[in-house]
Amino acid sequence: MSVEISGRLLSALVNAQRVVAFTGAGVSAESGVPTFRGNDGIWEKFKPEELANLNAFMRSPELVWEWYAHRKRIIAEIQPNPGHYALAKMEQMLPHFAIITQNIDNLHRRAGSKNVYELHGNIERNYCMKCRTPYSDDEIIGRDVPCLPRCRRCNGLIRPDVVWFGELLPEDEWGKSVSAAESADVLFSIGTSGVVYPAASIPLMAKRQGAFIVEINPQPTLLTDHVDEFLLGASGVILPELYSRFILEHQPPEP
Ligand code: BV8
Ligand code: ZN
Repeated sequence: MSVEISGRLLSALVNAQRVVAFTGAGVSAESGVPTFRGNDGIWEKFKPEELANLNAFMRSPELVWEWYAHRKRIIAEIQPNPGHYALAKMEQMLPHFAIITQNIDNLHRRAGSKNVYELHGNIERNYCMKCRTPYSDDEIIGRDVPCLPRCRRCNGLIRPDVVWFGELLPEDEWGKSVSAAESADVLFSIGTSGVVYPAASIPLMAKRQGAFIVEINPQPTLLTDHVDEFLLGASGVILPELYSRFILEHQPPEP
């Protein structure tokens, strides 16, 4: 199945100095990571906002840890998909390429991408809420989880290093993401419904600066009316296709 990729997009990409890929849960769907609004078995009865927030954690840390332990297990058992790998290869081919992701699954890095800005944290990192001592999963999974991991230094509660609803985004990652978006020539919005803020304002920042905006999604989103090109389909199929077309177009002229 070849996707319709316009000459306009290809020439924008080939002539671009600065390219950004803004990603959401959809880019990891083909790896087996349940999307937020997709199906996730017993946890479906909870809206993510209900579990991914500080009040829920303070109210019932066991329940929230059980949910993160469940997601840590899924993510530990899966692999990046061809969409992740295509983005990692594009980074090699373009002068300035950045991934701004809402995903906490670390799959972009596992696929070899280097320039990755994690707006909502990373599920493989944890820290003590009281003294901020960092803890890797190996240090806590199995020892305390699924019950309740506590800090060896101050006995404080340990939490996953992710951004919960109502919490501010990490300043440095946000700052780097805003400047990347505002100086982008081309921005891809891949596998995101664009409902969670302030992350969802990233593509619009690039649009305001005149960037060529491309959306990749099997269904339209709130952003679709604002994009220059909409590629309908799965990112694990479209991104490798786009990469090979880009490479063909990008070939330096024969001597
Ligand atoms: C904050 C980490 C300051 C944790 C996450 C303005 C307006 C309205 C509300 C707000 C606002 N400003 C702030 C808010 C509140 C809130 C918010 O946005 N609420 C939403 C629900 C309305 N924002 C916050 O709380 C943020 N903090 O603003 O602090 C502040 C403080 C107090 C009060 C006010 C302001 C913090 C938000 C971060 C929360 N943490 N994750 C964890 O993961 O456990 S958000 C989490 O959900 C993800 O990181 C991601 O951001 C979001 C899920 O969205 P998507 O990734 O897009 O996934 P989704 O399932 O929705 O869509 C998947 C898409 O993929 C679909 O379109 C589907 O069609 C597509 N797809 C499926 N398969 C494929 C595919 N695409 C391609 N290929 C495929 N194969
Ligand atoms: Zn501590």
